[in-house]
Amino acid sequence: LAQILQNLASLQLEKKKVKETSLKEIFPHTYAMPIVTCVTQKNAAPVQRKPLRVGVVFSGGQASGGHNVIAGLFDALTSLCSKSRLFGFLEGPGGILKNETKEITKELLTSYRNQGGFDLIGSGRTKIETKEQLAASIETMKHLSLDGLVIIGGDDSNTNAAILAEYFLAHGLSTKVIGVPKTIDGDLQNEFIDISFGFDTACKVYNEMIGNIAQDALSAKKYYHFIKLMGRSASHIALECALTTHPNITLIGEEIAAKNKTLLSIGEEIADSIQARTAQGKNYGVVLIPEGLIEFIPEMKLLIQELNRLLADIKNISLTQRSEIEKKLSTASVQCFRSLPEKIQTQLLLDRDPHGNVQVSQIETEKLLIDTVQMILKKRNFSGKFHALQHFFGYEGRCSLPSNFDAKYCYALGHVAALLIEGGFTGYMSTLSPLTKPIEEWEPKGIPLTSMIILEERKGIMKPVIKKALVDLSKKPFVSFMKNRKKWEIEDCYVNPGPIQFFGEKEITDIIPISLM
Ligand code: FBP
Repeated sequence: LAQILQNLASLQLEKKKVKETSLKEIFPHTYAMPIVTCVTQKNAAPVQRKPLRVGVVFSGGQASGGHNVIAGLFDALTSLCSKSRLFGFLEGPGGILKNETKEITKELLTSYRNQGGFDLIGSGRTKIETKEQLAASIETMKHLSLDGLVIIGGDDSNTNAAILAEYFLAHGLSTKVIGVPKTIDGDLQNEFIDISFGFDTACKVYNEMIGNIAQDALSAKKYYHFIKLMGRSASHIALECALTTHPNITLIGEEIAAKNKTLLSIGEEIADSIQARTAQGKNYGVVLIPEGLIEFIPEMKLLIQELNRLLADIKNISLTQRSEIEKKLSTASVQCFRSLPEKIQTQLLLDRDPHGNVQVSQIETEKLLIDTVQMILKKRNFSGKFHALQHFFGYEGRCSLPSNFDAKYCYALGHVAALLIEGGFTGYMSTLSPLTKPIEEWEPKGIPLTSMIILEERKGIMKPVIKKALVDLSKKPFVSFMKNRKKWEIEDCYVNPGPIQFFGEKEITDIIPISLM
């Protein structure tokens, strides 16, 4: 036994070494850089600063506060040197490849400050990865003589930022690349990033809508509302909304994966709750479903993994290709695929995004669950009432006016990005923490992007990616949810927090996400 353990230990060491070596090989110029902190120099002599030329790009899904990042970046750059200029790349990273920009001016920014959306310059999901794309990026940087490039994005986009920083250095380009943590999903968080921007606002918008629905359910007493909430992979949004609004049931994808629950067993549990509520004379309820749930159900996860590999290079799948793909699936996956309603099958076969992700927002998991529960209740000869309605709260949470928290956080993130470029740093993420403290106590830092990167399988190949933060089942937010959920399941403890407040008492206007608290 000792020998086996020793072998295992050395094997693990070996594995770690291989991983580290290969990351070091991928990022020879930007691997193992130190964390950068900012210090205030009291009584420092005024410095003559040279004007900077900086480009900024939105990458991926919208998240409230994006315009404030640009405002903070612009204000910091022009206060460091009034002659500095900022250029926004149009429609996401694709704008870098095509060299399509819009100059951001004070006048232009006026009507975008504290506003939602990414419409100032648009966004896109193009991934810059081929040799040609990397070369085109260099051409654009040279053409615009950029000192810096700020990439506002999620885990995939910031991985792209790390790759660009490395590539620019390797090719002797002086353009500095800085990432800014954005995504409503909240899965770009780690020991350095408390939370990505946009999460707070999105959850507050969903909380208002869930609260309204719960109150409607309680008033009408006739419907079960199955609400799917955005969050492509992790269930942070569903958990945060549950902690705020106390629905009867909330599924947490990470728990379902940990307990190896099948679609059928999830359906059985929901059916048990419905029967328990019926026994109390309650024919209504609210169920929250994270968008990414489908990828956590073991049999679906396997099926999606196999499909991702098979679909990696196919666009707009044809009928013949569809049956060819079915033939190549493993027995377990083909069984799972065939057991699904046709609509869900088709949704699972939709084109992947440029980062190889399945488009979970297009899959009607809420309908799949309703059908499963209905089938189970029928089998159980359930004689009570079960009228279910399906909802999807997603896009409506991404472009709301940013909450006060997101508005301030984003403006400050833009400032830090400008300071990092001015300081000559590249391959860094702009961060502020601890966000639970008052803004005066937030510490601005530059975190090396490579310190967050691991190797993961994408489109069937091992690729460097920033680790997605999933819900940690041992941490307080989930533990607190677990303690309360039985009570919420049967009793009606709904909370309706109402809309986001911008003016008034700080305890209300500046409230931060419960899971962050
Ligand atoms: P990002 O990770 O790019 O911020 O986007 C998150 C998200 O809003 C997910 O919650 C959702 O699944 C996805 O974008 C939807 O993508 P699209 O806007 O391409 O439909």
